[in-house]
Amino acid sequence: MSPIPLRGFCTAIMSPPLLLALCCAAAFSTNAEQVMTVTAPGEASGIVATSTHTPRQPVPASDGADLLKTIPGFSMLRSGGSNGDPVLRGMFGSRLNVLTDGASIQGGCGSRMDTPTAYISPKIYDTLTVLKGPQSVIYGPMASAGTLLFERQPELFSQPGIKGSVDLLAGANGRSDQNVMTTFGNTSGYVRLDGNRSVSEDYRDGSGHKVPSMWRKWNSGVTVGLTPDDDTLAELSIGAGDGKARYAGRMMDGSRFARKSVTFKLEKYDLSKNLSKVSWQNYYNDTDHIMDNYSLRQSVGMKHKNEVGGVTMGSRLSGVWDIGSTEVTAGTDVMRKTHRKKSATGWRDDAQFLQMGVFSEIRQGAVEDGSLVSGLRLDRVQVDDKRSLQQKSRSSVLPGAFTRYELLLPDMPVKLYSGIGYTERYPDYWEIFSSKAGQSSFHELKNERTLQWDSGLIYNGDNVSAWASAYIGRVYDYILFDYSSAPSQVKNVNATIMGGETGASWRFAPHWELESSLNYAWGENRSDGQPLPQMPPLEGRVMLNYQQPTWSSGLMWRVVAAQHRVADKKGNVTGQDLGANAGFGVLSWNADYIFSDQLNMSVGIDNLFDKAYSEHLNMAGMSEFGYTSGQQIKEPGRTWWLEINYHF
Ligand SMILES: [Cu+2]
Repeated sequence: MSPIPLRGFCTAIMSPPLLLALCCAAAFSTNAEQVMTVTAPGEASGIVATSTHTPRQPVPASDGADLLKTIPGFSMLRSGGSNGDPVLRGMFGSRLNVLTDGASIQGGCGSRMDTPTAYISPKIYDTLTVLKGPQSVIYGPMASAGTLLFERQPELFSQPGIKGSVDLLAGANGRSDQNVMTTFGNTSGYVRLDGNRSVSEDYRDGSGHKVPSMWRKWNSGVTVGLTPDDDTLAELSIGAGDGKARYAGRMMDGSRFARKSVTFKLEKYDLSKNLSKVSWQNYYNDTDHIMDNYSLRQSVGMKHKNEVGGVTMGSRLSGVWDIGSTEVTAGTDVMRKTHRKKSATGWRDDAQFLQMGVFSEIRQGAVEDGSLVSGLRLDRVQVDDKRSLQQKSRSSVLPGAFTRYELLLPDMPVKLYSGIGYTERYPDYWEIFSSKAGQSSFHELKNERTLQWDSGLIYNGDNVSAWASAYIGRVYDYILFDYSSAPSQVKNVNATIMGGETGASWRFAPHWELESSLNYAWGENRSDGQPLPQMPPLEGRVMLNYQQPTWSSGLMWRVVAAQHRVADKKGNVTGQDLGANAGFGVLSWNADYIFSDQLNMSVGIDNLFDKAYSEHLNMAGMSEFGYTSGQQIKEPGRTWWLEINYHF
C-alpha cells in the first residue's frame, strides 16, 4: 500500500529541492512532527507550502479564508462565522488568484457573500501553496498579491490497496465537522472519495453577545485516476457542495452556496530526452447562490430574495523542457467566466469575461547554489456587458513579467532570493458591474498595474531557523471604492505599498521550542495623500511549545497593534475603513496526543481569557442585530475544540 511518488510529482509548483521536500512532506504527513497543531506556518523563497489536514489554531471555520488567516501576512474580512474574504498584505479580491486543482471558481454575489474561498473546503484537498507577489506566470493571469493553490495530490499504489482518513472535529457553539477520505486502487489506477460536513451555531463574542454567524455546509467529490504506465496520469474529478450562512454584517444571509465542479487532467512524463512533461488541464465550475433576509433571520420589513451565480470554465496546456541545467515551462491557457442572475424566466447571463494567454517560465542554473527564474506572459481579456440589449464590450492586452534570483550561500544553511515582477490586472466583475462601483465604471475604469520587488531569506540552523520576506511596490491605477458620498463609486488612484513577514523558531532546551512571527503591511494612496484603506495593522505571534514523543502542548500569544493609518469610508467592494482600531492580545492553548501511528488527537482553547475584540479588517454589524452605526463585529470569545484524526 505504500504510495510511490509519480515522476515529477509536486512539480506543479516550480520547485527547488527545498520546496519539493516541503511540499512532499505536507502531502504525506504521517510522522509525529506533522501532527502538531499549526499556528503560523513558515515559508521558503516567498512560498508557503502547508498541509490542509493538520489541526490549526485558532480553529478555522468551514471555508478557505479562515485557514489562510493562520498564515502570517493573511487577514480576513469577516462578515459572519464563515465565508470571509481573504486578504494578503492588505490586497483583496482578484489581486489574489485562488485555484483548486488548477481551476478558478467565481461566485455570483454582488457583495461577495460567496467569495471563491467560500466554495473551498480545505480538507477535501491535501496541500495549500501560497506564492507571494507577482512571481509566477504559469497559473493564469499573474495575480499582483499572490497565487493560492489548493491541490489534491495523486494517489499512487505499488500494489492493490486501500487507504484513507477520518477527521472529526467538535467544539464550542455547536461546532461539529466530519471529514472522510478514502482511496483504493492498484498500479493501473485509483478512485478517491471525499466527503465532509461542517455545522456551527452562532458564536458568542468575548462580551457574551451572540453574533449571527451560524453555518451549515457539505462537500463531496469523486476522483478517478488512471496510471496505465509510470509516465502517464489521467484524472477526472467531479465534486459538489452546498451550504448556508448567517451574516451579522450583511443585510441578507446566504441560504444557498451550491457548487458543481468537474476537472479533467492528462499528464505525460518523459516524452523525449528534453521534453519531461506535458500537462493538459480542463475545468468547469458552476456556482448558484441565494441570499434572502427571512429564511435565516427574523425579517424586518419587506422580504427580499436574490439568486445569482457564476460559471467558470477553462483549459491550460503546458510543457516542461529540460535542457542541461535549464528548465523551460511554456504553454497557453484560456478561461471564460460568466455571471448570471435568475429570474422568473430562468438564468440569464449579464456579464462575460473571456481571457486567453500564453506564458513561458525559465529556470536557469545549478540547483546547488544559485538559480535565475524568469517568466513572461501575455493575456487578452474581453468583457461583455450583457445587462441590456445593446451589448457593450471592452478589451485589453495585458503583459506580465518577473525575474527572480535565488542563491544558496556556500557552506551556510542560508538561502536568499530577490525578484521583481510586473503585472496588469483587469478590473473584476465587482469593480465594473456591481452597483457599488457606480454607473461609469464599465467605460472608465482602467487596468491596475503593479510593479513589485520581493526579497527574502531562509536560514536553517541546528537549533534556530528563521525566514523573512519583504516587498515594496508601486501600484498604478489601484482600484479603490469610495463610499464617502452617495452613490458610492470606484476610481483609479496611484499607490505605494510595502511590508513583509518574518518568522523564527528556536529550540532553546531539549523538548522546548520558542516560535514567533511578525507581519506588517503599509500602503499610501499617493493621489489623495491618504493611507491606503483596509490595510491590516502590525501583528505578531509568539508560540511556546513543549514536545514529547507522544504528546505536545503549546501556548500562542497573538498580539495586534492598533491601526491609525485609515482612509475613512474607502476600501473595496466588501469592506471599508470605519475609523481607527484598537490593538489587542489574545492567548490560546493547544495540545496534541499521538495514540498510535494511525490515531491522534488535538485539542485547544482559542481566546483563553475570553477577550472581547475586533479585527481592523471587518464589517460593521447590522442595526437589526443591535449594532450601532459603524460598530464592528467582534471575534469569537473563548472557544474550545477537539479534533481526532484516524488514517489507515
Ligand atoms: Cu449574496
